[in-house]
Amino acid sequence: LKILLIQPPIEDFYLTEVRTYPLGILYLATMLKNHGIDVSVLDCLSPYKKKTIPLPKEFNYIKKYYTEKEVGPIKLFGQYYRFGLSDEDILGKVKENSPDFILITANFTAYFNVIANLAKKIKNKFQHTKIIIGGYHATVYKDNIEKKYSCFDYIVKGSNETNLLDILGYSFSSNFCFSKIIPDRSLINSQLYKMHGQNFSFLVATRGCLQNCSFCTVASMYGNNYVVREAESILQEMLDLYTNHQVRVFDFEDDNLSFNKEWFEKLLDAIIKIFPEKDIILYAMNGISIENLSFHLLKKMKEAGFRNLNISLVTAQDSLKEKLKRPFKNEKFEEIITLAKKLGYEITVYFIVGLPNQKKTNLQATIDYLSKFDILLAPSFYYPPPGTKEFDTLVENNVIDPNNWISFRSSVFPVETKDFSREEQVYFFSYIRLINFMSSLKMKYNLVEINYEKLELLSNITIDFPAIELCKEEEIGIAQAKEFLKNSVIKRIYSR
Ligand code: B12
Ligand code: SF4
Repeated sequence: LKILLIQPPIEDFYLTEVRTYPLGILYLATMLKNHGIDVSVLDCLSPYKKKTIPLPKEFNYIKKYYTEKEVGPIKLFGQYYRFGLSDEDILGKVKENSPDFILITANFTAYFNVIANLAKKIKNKFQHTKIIIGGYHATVYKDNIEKKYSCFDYIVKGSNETNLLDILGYSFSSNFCFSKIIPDRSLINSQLYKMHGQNFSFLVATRGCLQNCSFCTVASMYGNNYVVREAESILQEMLDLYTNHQVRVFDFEDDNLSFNKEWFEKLLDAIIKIFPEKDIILYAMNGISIENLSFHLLKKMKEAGFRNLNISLVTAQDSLKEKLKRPFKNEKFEEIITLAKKLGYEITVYFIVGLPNQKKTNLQATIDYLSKFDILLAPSFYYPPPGTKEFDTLVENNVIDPNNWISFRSSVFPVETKDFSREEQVYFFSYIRLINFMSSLKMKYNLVEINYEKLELLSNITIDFPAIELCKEEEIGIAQAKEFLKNSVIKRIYSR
């Protein structure tokens, strides 16, 4: 049996390129390989490649906010891209490989159209090849996809690998369950995945989360479960990556890595012991939930190789946090920020803009609150993820159309409410970029605070300077910051 596993291309205004390591299909490929199946992996997103493509008609409304003519450090998005291989390239690879089955990851609802178009073309050309999809989108919309599309032969729900093996005619052995598998990196070219110029890899050490935050999709995929891997198995994987693939940067993509603090501490101790050279860098880019962190754990994390702390705050409004079932309050957040700063961490805080029930004033309060701490603000513009309580409520209240799949992404501000218009969300997008730009100046020039006079010393160019669009990026930003501090207005700059 021959199987080709595909991480598909993505179409959007942007792509967080560093985080597209194809770990999900590596897990599946390894399990299949261990059953004696001939497997190949096609990661359509590596090496990185992008091509401008026409904007889908569904997004015509966004043209008034995004233009490729915008310049300066706070510019929003411009062109719409296809990231990764073209369908023709992929068809060529399928022809070369001539597999019996093709497995495609269908995690993203917003990008499902890309997969459906590709699958139709594959089916047209290679009638005998069977196509199987799985992942978050496939899980939530299995019945719907079955009704609408004939190009998929099987749709596998959830994280249950036994279903896949059943389809292929193999029986499942517990040796192949998530906690025991170490993904086989020889199936991809490890040299293609880099960060800070060094080889990089995703890892997952846990699966699921028991917290049940109302905006989160984890339970729709993994149920009410939290599974941790043995520290020994994680270390074996890290050592293989370190020794055989020269990986020095590891990113734990877990949903809630520190949920079980005793286990987490054991893992950190083991990493510290196995990598005494201190030449590895650890990340948890998917965000860390801080309820279980302490000075003691932060210290161990630092010793193990974490330098950045990516905290998922969601909102600084405690009452909203409670409604959403976030497990900690601002008091805890402040404690962790203070301790982390003492330890020299760089801190990024993720928060959501435009959550259902969030008023502009509450968001403004969150931003004002976070601006006090000299941290990087990472807004995530609310998109409704299918399989969550918030999504169902928005559908019930006729705020969103559940079939408008292509729109469930941040970049198009898909949810407008009477409390929070799209126009206002776009304003906040520029505003947060401006705040981050000012923080970056503060760090770069070692300033205690940012005010008009300090900015004037850095550059005397003002917003009405003729041909400002031709100035250096930083000069444009400083002019915008001065204008904001003086008149509370954000002026976006465009090239002619
Ligand atoms: C890493 C990640 C990304 C990466 C890209 C990942 C990639 N490889 O393409 C980045 C950071 C770019 C990204 C971006 C976005 N993401 Co994201 N991302 C994730 C994250 C955190 C981890 C994915 C991962 O690697 N998991 C670990 C591996 C081991 O698991 P896996 O890939 O899911 O694979 C397993 C299963 O899915 C299944 N499986 C996978 N493929 C197949 C195929 C078959 C045939 C079968 C049977 C099974 C199967 O088995 C695998 C092994 O167990 C998930 C959340 C999560 N915890 O999964 C969200 C998630 C996938 N992202 C999501 C979304 C929506 C987005 C955005 C579109 C949101 C936005 N801001 O608009 C953005 C796009 C931004 C952009 N244009 O860059 C949603 C998808 C929900 C949905 N229904 O759409 C998720 C689930 C998070 C969430 N909010 O709920 N993301
Ligand atoms: S703590 Fe994080 S992973 Fe767990 S339910 Fe809440 S948002 Fe999801």
